[in-house]
Amino acid sequence: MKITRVEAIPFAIPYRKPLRFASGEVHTAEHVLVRVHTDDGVVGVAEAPPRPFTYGETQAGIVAVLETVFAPQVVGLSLLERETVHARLSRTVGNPAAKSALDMAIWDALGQSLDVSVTELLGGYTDRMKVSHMLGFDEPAAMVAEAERIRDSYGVTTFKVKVGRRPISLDTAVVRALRERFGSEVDLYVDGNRGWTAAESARAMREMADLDLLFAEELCPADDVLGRRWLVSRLDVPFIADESAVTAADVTREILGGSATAISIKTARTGFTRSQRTHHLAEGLGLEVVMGNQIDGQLGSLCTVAFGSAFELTSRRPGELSNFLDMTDDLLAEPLCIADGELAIRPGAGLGAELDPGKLRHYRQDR
Ligand code: MUC
Ligand code: MG
Repeated sequence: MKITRVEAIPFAIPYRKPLRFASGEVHTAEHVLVRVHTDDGVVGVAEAPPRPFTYGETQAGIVAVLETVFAPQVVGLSLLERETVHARLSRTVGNPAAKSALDMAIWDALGQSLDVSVTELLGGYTDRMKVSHMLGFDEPAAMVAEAERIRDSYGVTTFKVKVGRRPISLDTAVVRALRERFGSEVDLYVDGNRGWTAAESARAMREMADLDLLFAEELCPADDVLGRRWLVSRLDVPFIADESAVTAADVTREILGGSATAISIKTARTGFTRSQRTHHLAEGLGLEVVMGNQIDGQLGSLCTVAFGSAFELTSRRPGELSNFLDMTDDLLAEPLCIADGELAIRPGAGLGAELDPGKLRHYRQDR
């Protein structure tokens, strides 16, 4: 079970349509496939989605830090030494997606070596999650039509609506149109990706007070410390810290400081080892948790559902597991399938992720 090699393979797969939100937009999935090889011939996999506008990482930077810094730190360790891996990677600041993909590929290899699923290794609570779909910026009619398509095709009835535009009526009109079209058939929440000020956020939430929102997420920046506390203290729905609370220490600071009352866990930025820590902290603090999506491909979404299914708290709310539906293709040999509003983990050992070698050859950018 010794790690012998780490590969970092850049690949690019176009989106069917771009996803737009307050902090950026994504047209092509320019991700990095991480493969961890062991002396027994096992290969663990995971993917790293760079989000420069949120965490500062780039595709080239992820490849470089994996090849030159992280791979030499983990080669020679056993798959069971996950805390040693964590301690060594933690010597380098930042680089959340690079660290996470390496961590998750190690867990995948461990599961395969022990012949158990990653979900069982982590906690084994259930084998599936309900799905929440993210609606990117567009006109109200187009966003309602997209929600209809996703509901009719996949049975999804929870939608996270991207907000944070100016004037705020651009977004409040969308949420109103969704509620008018679907009534109580759907659950809705909003994510501002820090696009509004605290005062704009408060005004928008007032305008949407009759729309029965589940949550509000990152409506304004956490760095506007007093404004954000003021906003959160006035809201009557949980306020989710997403990009402002990556580490367990961030979560502690945001929650104890009154800048959030719930959290998003994204395996793309905390892997499985650090997501476990955040989950245990959230449970201890009594927080609502949503499994979020860093605009992952199918491999990343498989990681999210594998972790989310492992615990009662993380599987309680619908997870954001459907961004891959906007991509034109993927690397998995058998595509993920959302049905009746749910996504199941893969049967079998590790993550159960089999890659299509032809697709990898076609989409990889390093040869
Ligand atoms: C989200 O929840 O904010 C947008 C950027 C990113 O990193 O994640 C997405 C979705
Ligand atoms: Mg968010």
